[in-house]
Amino acid sequence: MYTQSFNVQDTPGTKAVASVPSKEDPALQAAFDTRIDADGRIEPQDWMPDAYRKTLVRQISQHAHSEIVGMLPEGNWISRAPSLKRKAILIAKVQDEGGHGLYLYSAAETLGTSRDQMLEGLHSGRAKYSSIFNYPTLTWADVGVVGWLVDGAAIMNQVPLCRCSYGPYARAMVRVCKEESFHQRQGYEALLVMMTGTEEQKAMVQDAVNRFWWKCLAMFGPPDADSPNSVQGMRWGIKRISNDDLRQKFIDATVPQAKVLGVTLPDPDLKWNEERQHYDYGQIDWDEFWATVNGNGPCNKERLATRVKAYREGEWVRDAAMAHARKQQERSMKEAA
Ligand code: FAQ
Repeated sequence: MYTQSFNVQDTPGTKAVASVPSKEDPALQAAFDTRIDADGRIEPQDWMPDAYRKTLVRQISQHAHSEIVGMLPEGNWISRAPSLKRKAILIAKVQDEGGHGLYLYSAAETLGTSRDQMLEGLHSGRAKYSSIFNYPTLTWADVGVVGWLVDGAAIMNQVPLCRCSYGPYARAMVRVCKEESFHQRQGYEALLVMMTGTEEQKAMVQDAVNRFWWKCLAMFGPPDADSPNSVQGMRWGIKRISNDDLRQKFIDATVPQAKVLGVTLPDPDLKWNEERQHYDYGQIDWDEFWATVNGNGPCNKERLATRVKAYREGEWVRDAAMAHARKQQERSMKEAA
């Protein structure tokens, strides 16, 4: 549904920002800048400025945390899925999100930060993860809406990351986007089925859309003018399209899908602007967004507590896996001797 985004041009002029002066070797910095300006890839063994490395660890680890915390709202419905078919699909989807977290932690580890350090950041509440996962999934329709809108927004944001300048992140994103595309379609299909059902089912879908619409628009991050990391992220070819431009693309793609589905998007200001060739839309509640990002959304505490508990209770599994790996290594060294 969103594969056309692979062809979207970078915003003109994003390379016009001055590069960060390096406190390190100017020759290495110049080689790095040349590669970035030529749209080349940076690999783990290459020299990179500290600030580039830190930015990547921040963004990739936040992204990884979002994937594993993002398993919780939908995981909540596995035991209550309305049929065996829906249950099997949902288990597979939630498992995929866990897999995305693992690719992303691995990509961030190539930058020299350990998984334990990243998880410590999550568990202590220092590290961020996507605001959207701090809202509850109250009905079965929420599961469809998460697939349609949350995965839809995630793909819109992540397709340009397939061309990110850091090789391991870009490569991880290719597979993640293919899987997210399936997730988005399964959510939409589940909603299409509900919309051919009873009046009660249709009302349930509309209610879920009403609760999730604005939160999904906020997923793209603050407006460009209030986004402290955007300019540098785009200069480095980490971000390719700005927060506001991605949000607009998502709205433009979603309005026709809502029409086919037969739901109303809860924004009286949403209308086609002939001159801009885009939909105009209303005001996002940024105060609510920041409250949620800063730990005070409806489910923040519950989500973190669940992650910390799962980590503690999984310790014996990690220990057993490590002991097994050690034994296997010892055995293969003995055989080789
Ligand atoms: N929630 O200057 P910017 C998914 C923070 S995966 C929380 O614009 P940046 C899959 C931002 O970190 C969803 N915090 O920052 C799935 C920064 O704080 P910091 C996650 C947010 O990095 C589906 C501050 O605000 N996707 O859904 C949010 O240039 C279904 C200022 O913002 C990714 O992580 C937010 N929504 O742009 C799983 C994609 N927005 O770090 C399960 C990769 C902003 O300075 C079920 N990440 N902040 O303290 C990105 O593309 C970027 O990091 C942005 C933010 C666009 C999220």
